[in-house]
Amino acid sequence: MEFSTSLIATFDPAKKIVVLTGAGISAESGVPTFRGEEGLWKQYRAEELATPHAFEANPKLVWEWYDWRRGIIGKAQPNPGHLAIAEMERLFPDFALITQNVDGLHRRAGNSKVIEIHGNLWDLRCVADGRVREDNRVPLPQIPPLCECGALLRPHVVWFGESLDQEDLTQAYRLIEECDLLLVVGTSAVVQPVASFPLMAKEGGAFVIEVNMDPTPLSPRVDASFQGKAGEILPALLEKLQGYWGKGGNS
Ligand code: BV8
Repeated sequence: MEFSTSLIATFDPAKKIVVLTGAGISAESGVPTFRGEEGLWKQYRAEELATPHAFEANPKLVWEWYDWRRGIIGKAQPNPGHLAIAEMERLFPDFALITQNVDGLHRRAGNSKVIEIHGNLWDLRCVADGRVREDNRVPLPQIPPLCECGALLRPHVVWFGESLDQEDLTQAYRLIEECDLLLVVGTSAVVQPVASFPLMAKEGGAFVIEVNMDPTPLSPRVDASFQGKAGEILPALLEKLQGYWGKGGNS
């Protein structure tokens, strides 16, 4: 994979750099993506289960799906793509990561400046009083899990038809509007409002780079698009960035 010097030079450590990821960054860790063929669970699609309506109708079924995902993710390791993004946070002073993923793998890879804009499936929220607690047990001892108050616990994630956390969204919009460079990795760019972030960044004057296995609706609209596995492309990109910027950007 070749990266032009001019592209490497756009990653100027004096600039505001934002990375936006979707399910594709975790695919090489063995975590099913949402829309790939492996995204199916029993005969259900994610969009049918990740909704308040599905949870209200059948909390046990929705929790069986999440317990299954927690089982896979609990055994998964951050892959070289996650690790490269964690290294970028160390390389660039003004760096931020926004992820749509709820698997927690970016934090396990070492990123600390992460907005988990769709939540995190290791956190459980009481449907009665809204209290959130982390519970990493796999499998959960009881499905559906109950709060001490007796009410149902739900995954502390944003379902389809639910609004995103206002604070997260405000922070994300500010980062997207102000960034000089946006690196978009492993998202099919169909789920709103996050799908609009790359074009908002572009309108704000940012240089937008996409890394994805396949072409997406974004591909024709970004400044540079690299087709392939994030776990291969990002480490190769990082190596070039370290070589160029590690020696003060004039090598
Ligand atoms: C909202 C958390 C305001 C749960 C997720 C009708 C009623 C209500 C709302 C709507 C409606 N119609 C439309 C909407 C808006 C809706 C929406 O966008 N729907 C889509 C389907 C059209 N959005 C919402 O509802 C959002 N809320 O709008 O609030 C509102 C409120 C009320 C009423 C109206 C509006 C909330 C959306 C959040 C949903 N929650 N996740 C959970 O995970 O359990 S979204 C889910 O999709 C995941 O977070 C996932 O990350 C995200 C996006 O998918 P991707 O990450 O892109 O994953 P995908 O599988 O699609 O693609 C993977 C990509 O990786 C592919 O491109 C593939 O090529 C690539 N890839 C694969 N392997 C690799 C790779 N790339 C590189 N390397 C590899 N190895």
